[in-house]
Amino acid sequence: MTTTHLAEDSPPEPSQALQEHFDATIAHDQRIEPRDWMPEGYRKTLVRQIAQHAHSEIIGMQPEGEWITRAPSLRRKAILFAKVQDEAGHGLYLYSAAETLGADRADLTDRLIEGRQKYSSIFNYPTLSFADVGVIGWFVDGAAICNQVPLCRSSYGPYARAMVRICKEESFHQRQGYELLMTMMRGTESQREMVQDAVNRWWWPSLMMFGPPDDASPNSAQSMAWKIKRHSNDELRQRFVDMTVPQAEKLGVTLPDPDLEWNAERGRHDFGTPDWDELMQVIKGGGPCNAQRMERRRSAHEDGAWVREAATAHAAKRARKEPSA
Ligand code: BYC
Repeated sequence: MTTTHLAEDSPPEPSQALQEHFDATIAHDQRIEPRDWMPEGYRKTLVRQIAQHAHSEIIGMQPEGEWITRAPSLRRKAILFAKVQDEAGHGLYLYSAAETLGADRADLTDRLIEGRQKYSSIFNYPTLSFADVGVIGWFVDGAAICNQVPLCRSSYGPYARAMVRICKEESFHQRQGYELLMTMMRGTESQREMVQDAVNRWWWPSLMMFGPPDDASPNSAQSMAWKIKRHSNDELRQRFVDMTVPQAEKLGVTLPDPDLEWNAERGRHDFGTPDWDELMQVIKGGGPCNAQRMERRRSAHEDGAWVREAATAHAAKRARKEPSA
């Protein structure tokens, strides 16, 4: 089986057999692995999505991280510390998954810092009270679970396998958020008000996490044909609403949507339309905390330069001492 290079820097034309093998692997719900041939568009789409996902986990440490020093008890501090640390871990698994596609981690970080790659819109909103920590766990990790459990069946092996562990941890994160809110709801009137206020501020941005509506989602059709994405943005958003409504009732809070109601015919909830202009503005960098998040990420990267240099020097020294290690 041969492939022909047309020009030095253009990828080789796939032979029909390679393309057919790829198509059959996808059609049979089998996994594409790093050494398998894959269309260049498939590889690029995965790098885009996985890098964006990794960046989201790393930037996502900031809104909750701001509350570590102000957590109301040692127990809450330890829990929050562990959660934020888990998010760093998720970012690292995902950068590793992107590396299996030939991406370079340092290059991906540069792209984020230079504003050439995105991260989730949700992390551009401020955390104004400790109730926000609970609501992020409940809504944001809850939305992440809806979005990411199907990614455990994504067609690219390393991404799907990374998602299995990530989802287990997200599920724990969601429960800790809900438990925190239950505790606050059993507290004083002002604590209950704090929870309702956080719910009001995070509900719509959480619905926006799933991306634009299906008819305005340029990547969905191809990503679903390649089985990278298993469900459309709107389908996952609907699942999140259906999952969250009974939880809100149990907690005793009101979701801030006058159009939210059960539709017996559809067997699902009807709900209002998120402000898509707001989503686009936040994605483009105009959200309440975009500048602050990027500035913090840039300075953390610069401050960490000596650690990367020291780790590289240490690895080189070890390789010289123990060439086979
Ligand atoms: N924010 O064609 P579409 C977490 C972009 S981390 C920003 O529908 P796609 C957690 C989209 O990238 C949560 N950008 O795209 C961490 C595309 O632009 P490009 C992160 C968004 O890829 C810490 C354009 O809009 N989760 O869970 O088919 C604490 C058109 O969109 C957003 C993931 O990354 C957005 N909300 O679908 C707690 C999950 N929405 O790239 C929790 C994996 C859309 O063409 N990613 N855009 O320039 C996905 O499932 C998909 O990439 C998305 C978007 C559903 C997000």
